[in-house]
Amino acid sequence: MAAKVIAHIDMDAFFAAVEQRDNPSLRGQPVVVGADPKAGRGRGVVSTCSYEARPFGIHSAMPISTAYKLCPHATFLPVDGKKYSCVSEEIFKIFYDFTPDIEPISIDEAFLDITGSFHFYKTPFDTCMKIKERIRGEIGLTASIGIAPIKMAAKIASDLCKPDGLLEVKQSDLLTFLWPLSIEKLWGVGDKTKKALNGLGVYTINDLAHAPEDKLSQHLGENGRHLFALANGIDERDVRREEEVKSVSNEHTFERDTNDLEKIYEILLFLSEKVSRRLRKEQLKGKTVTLKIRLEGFHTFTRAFTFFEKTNFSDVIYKKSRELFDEFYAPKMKIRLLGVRVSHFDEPYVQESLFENKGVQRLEKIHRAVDAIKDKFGEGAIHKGPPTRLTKS
Ligand code: TTP
Ligand code: MG
Repeated sequence: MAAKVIAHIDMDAFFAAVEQRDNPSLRGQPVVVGADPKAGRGRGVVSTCSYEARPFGIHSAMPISTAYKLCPHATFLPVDGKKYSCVSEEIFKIFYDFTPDIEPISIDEAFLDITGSFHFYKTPFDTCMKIKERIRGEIGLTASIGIAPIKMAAKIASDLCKPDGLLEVKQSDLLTFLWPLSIEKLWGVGDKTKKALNGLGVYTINDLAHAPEDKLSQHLGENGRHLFALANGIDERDVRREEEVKSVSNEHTFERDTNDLEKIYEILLFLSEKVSRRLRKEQLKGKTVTLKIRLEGFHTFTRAFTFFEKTNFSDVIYKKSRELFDEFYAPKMKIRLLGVRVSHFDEPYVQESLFENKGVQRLEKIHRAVDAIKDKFGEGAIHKGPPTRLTKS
């Protein structure tokens, strides 16, 4: 089978670049978009900053007061979400002129599978050059694009060539490209996973690719095996069109922003159970668990993990969403909203369960029994873990 050609496109300093585009006096200047700095006394965080502000050490999610201290002469602007959403729509329209196989990742980022369409522009490189030219000509912004046979490498490539870059990694160069890089370049390796891997003597993707797989899975569970595959250039994940990414989700908004971990885990358990129950009601199982976290100031993040096997079990969904949370969380962060989503379904699983092993069948029986009791006596009738006093969002 011929290798796939996947492009990962990410706009450069997106919010700040839109502001610089609309106000030429800001071009070439440090611009910080985010909360009001109030001369260094402001609360809230930086959404993003222009490339001119980055040498001062400013970055996304940094307290705005710190950003002010680092570069008081920068121009500080509020987040104009509506404007950025409109620009984002225009950018995605351009993408759809090149292929229908588009997976939107965020407001300024997407994967495009151009395997079947790059021939129109001769090569993958020429195709992506054309996309960049159109974004520059029609929108007035720059984008960075990575091209590779797998999603993970395309994402790393776009990151490495920022800003205004274009980097192609061919199948034959894939491992030479990946192996010298530090492990945190891999999708899904945050601070905690990095520490765990460092503890095993794994620092580069090369180290990871040659580490004993058993040891990795012993310390990191399924994620260990997943990362081992990625390090060896194996990433089976397809570019999934928006309409394919159906999902079941549930969210909770805290009455007051909180950093009380006990409360947070309680909510994650509650949300996981709700999602798990709806999945079973609709006879669905999904492979991807996505955690949504909104901090004070409406800064919203998502973290996702894709299993090899589909699931709708609350314990599995809870364990993974808690892991994703722990990976993301830093002390002092105050959480406003949490969401748990399961996606990446195939067909209803009724038939398939005939072939599943006894353990899974037993667990399904237990879940069905719990559902029946909850249907009859209400949501609070059975609960694992601590009792909850919750208001639904
Ligand atoms: P990113 O693509 O992560 O950042 P960026 O486009 O500003 O810069 P880069 O050139 O490094 O890609 O995020 C896109 C937009 O999302 C960003 O412009 C602002 C917003 N955002 C937040 O509001 N908070 C955050 O913590 C992050 C990371 C992004
Ligand atoms: Mg960006």
